[in-house]
Amino acid sequence: MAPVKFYFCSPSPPARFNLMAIKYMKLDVEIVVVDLLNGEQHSPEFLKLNPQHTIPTIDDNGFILWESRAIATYLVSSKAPGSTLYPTDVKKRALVDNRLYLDHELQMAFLGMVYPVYRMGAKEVSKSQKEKMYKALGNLNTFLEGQKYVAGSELTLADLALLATVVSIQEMGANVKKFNNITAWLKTLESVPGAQENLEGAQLFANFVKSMIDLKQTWEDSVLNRYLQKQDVPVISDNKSLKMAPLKFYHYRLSPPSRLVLLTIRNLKLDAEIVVVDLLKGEHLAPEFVKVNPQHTVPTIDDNGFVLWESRAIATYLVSSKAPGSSLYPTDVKKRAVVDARLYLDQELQIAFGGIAYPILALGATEMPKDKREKVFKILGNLNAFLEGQKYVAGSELTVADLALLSTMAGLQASGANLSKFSNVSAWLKSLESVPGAEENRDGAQFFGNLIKSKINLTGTWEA
Ligand SMILES: N[C@@H](CCC(=O)N[C@@H](CS)C(=O)NCC(=O)O)C(=O)O
Repeated sequence: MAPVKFYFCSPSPPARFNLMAIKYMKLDVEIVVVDLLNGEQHSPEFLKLNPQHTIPTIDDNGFILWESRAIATYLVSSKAPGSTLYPTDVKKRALVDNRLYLDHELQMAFLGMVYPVYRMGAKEVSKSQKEKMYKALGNLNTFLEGQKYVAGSELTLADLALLATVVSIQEMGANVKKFNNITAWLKTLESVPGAQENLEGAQLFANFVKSMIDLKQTWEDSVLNRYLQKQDVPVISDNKSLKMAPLKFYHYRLSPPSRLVLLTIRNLKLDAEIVVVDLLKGEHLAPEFVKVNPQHTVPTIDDNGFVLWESRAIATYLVSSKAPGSSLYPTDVKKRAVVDARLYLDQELQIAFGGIAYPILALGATEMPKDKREKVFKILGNLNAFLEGQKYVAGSELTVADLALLSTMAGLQASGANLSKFSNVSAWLKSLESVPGAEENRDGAQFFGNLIKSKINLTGTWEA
């Protein structure tokens, strides 16, 4: 067996995350450097390997995988199963997954802020991206209250992922020091294997961006200060009372991630008590709900005292805990890795689309900016490519990745996105028309889409 080929570039935060995980596990890999800053990811050879042209990518004896968090969990499961980096206990694992999705969100906010500078010549960083970044940092700071590591008392992949992202943000000049818990946690991680290379890579990237724009004045604390206040973190207990209460599911039908959990519950035929949290009435900010989930997002579940949020972490937790072995989340490590990669693609799509929908729904925006529409359509192009010659998004069987993308796509469709160019996506959507829960999903998406259209008086369709 040849060693795993690891396509790497040190300025890239997700690539540095994988490097630290590889070093932690002492895996033998062949590092292939792809110089992103010089566009080497667009070379024909690399595009053949990964049409999404992203770093990191691995080639494990012909099994090609990208999406850093999917790579990292795959490497643990296939090369170091049982490692505490990615616990096998379903609840512990679900919390690690929750934090990995938080890291993806933080990283997208950060890259979305600097990308226009170094790729498109912007002379200012976007205030809304900066705000999203500080909001995610504020959540991280909250989760670290009274905890040594981001998902509990042991170091996991989520720490390494967030370390790569947070150090990148700090080196770019953000005032991370203001977040006390994050600062203490960074100190704890100072000597994890690869920490020095992580720092150097982050500095290289920061210097590259700073050579194009003076970032000093852009980190004003007024935005940051809003996210400094501490929240109570719920005590997550494993309540083993004799009488098992049904699963409590905090839901709002307008929300795409919430509809993913609904679809999962319906496909697994689970008994759940649905608690409606009306976001339009601000019920998510009610003290009772913030006590359950300090990040005050739907979906959230309470499974007999085990509280979890982040839709994709919930979906995989539900399969693993209530229907282990279900093909909705395959146990084969390679198949599962592809499902994970597509779940991260879905998160990317949802955040990109959220960048259009949220300002319209909540901030009075009256248009869909072109750069944001282009982002969404680029991801749709990737999805269309992955569906070429395949029935489902991760292969020949229906998985939670289909349900995730179905909930997101239903919202896009209902808001008037013109999908006619994407024939594979359209055929796949058709094939999912009657999965359990599809109708409720459509109904919620319609409500969401109509609201968007009515706010901006959109009668036709939109595209890139
Ligand atoms: N990545 C999260 C996103 C959850 C999320 O942001 N939900 C929105 C509705 S779509 C929400 O509850 N927003 C309320 C808030 O952020 O306060 C997931 O997949 O669960």
